[in-house]
Amino acid sequence: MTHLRTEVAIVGAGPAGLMLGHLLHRQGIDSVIVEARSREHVIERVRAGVLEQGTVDALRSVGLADRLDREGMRHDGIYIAFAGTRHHIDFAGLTGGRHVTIYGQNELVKDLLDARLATGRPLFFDVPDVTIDNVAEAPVVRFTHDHQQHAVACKAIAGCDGFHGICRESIPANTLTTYERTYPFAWLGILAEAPPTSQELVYSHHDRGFALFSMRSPSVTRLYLQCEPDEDLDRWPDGRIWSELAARLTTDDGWQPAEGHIVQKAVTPMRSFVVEPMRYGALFLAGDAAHIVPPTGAKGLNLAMADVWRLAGALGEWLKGGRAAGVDAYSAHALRRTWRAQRFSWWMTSLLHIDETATPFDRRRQLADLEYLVSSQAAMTSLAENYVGAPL
Ligand code: FAS
Ligand code: PHB
Repeated sequence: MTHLRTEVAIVGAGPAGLMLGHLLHRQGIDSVIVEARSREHVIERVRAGVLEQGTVDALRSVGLADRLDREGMRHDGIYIAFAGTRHHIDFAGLTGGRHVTIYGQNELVKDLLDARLATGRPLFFDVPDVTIDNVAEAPVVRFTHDHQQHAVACKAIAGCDGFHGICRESIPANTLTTYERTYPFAWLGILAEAPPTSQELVYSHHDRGFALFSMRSPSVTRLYLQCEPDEDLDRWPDGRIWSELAARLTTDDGWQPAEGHIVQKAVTPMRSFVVEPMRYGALFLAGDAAHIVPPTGAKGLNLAMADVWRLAGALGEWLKGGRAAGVDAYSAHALRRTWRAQRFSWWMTSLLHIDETATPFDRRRQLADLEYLVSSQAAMTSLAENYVGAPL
């Protein structure tokens, strides 16, 4: 058993864990990152694609936006489509110029990984047996890497290990309150080698179910369609996926996505989840370890970035200046932003998906909600300001 000592032990090398490691490094604060999966798995995992302006501004301010600025796609709005028509929501016009950027989460993780490796600070992959102890007073993280057991003594642990991680589970359940909602549908998502036929994302409400047209580059599109929570991918050969996407996305002006070779497909469950508080002693939860939003509002990754931006500042004050006000306020502050994103993500999900259990009144009211949205400056401004997000 080797005994290591650091200031912050970070569990999970997803966007939250890697960004936190970088922000601490910039303050001269040491950290050790332990990740259950391999480097290849972490890099190849296809997830988010929309970055809020606040997230991009934060990345740029810490020197992590060079490739993002070159390869990211700036979007000044989205389309909401229903009843055969696409309606543009002009983010820039409605929010005084604010916008979002399309940049694959796996590309961001590559950039964060390169930055971590450039610091020379410890990062352990393929560590499936992480345990954490004594989070109340003298936290220790134990793990095995390359058949060697390690014990890392630290001042704080950052639980950035996602929804299925061990950090949240290690907190006594009677000290936590969890809020959860699961949805009676999921998303079948694909990545396709096809050029985007729309300059911006198209969110489509259709009797056959929701569909989303997104992209990753001038030659790669990302598309999603509403499916059953337990959908069997074997029942979705490529031809069926393209015909269903065409049925749900084609608008009366003849617009529809271009087909191409499908390189990845997966089903994503839809849930809303929050655990309170996001701190237990010297253990701080961030990102999906503390909260999950349905991807309809494109908020998950951006919330993770906002959490660690706040946490890094608070840990800096505490570990370097002995001031605990920031870490004491971390949970309440992060939860305020989380619930705002939860409300928006639930609203976008309810507005755009078909709920088989809905009554005819609910379905007709949903349509009225969409008609009001695209005919009201106030309603479009509300969507726009929530979608582009607030500064970190
Ligand atoms: P992550 O889950 O990304 O990372 C946690 C890390 O911890 C993983 O690498 C995991 O292997 C590791 N880990 C787990 N258990 C461990 C253990 N016991 N020991 C050590 N390591 C452990 N969000 C958006 O903002 N915009 C979008 O467009 C969007 N689209 C999405 C589409 C899909 C299909 C999905 C699934 C999610 C989407 N999201 C989106 C949300 C998504 O991006 C998450 O919010 C984001 O990955 C959260 O980052 P982390 O908190 O770092 O968690
Ligand atoms: C994506 O590009 O993967 C994406 C975009 C918008 C969403 C969810 C996912 O709301």
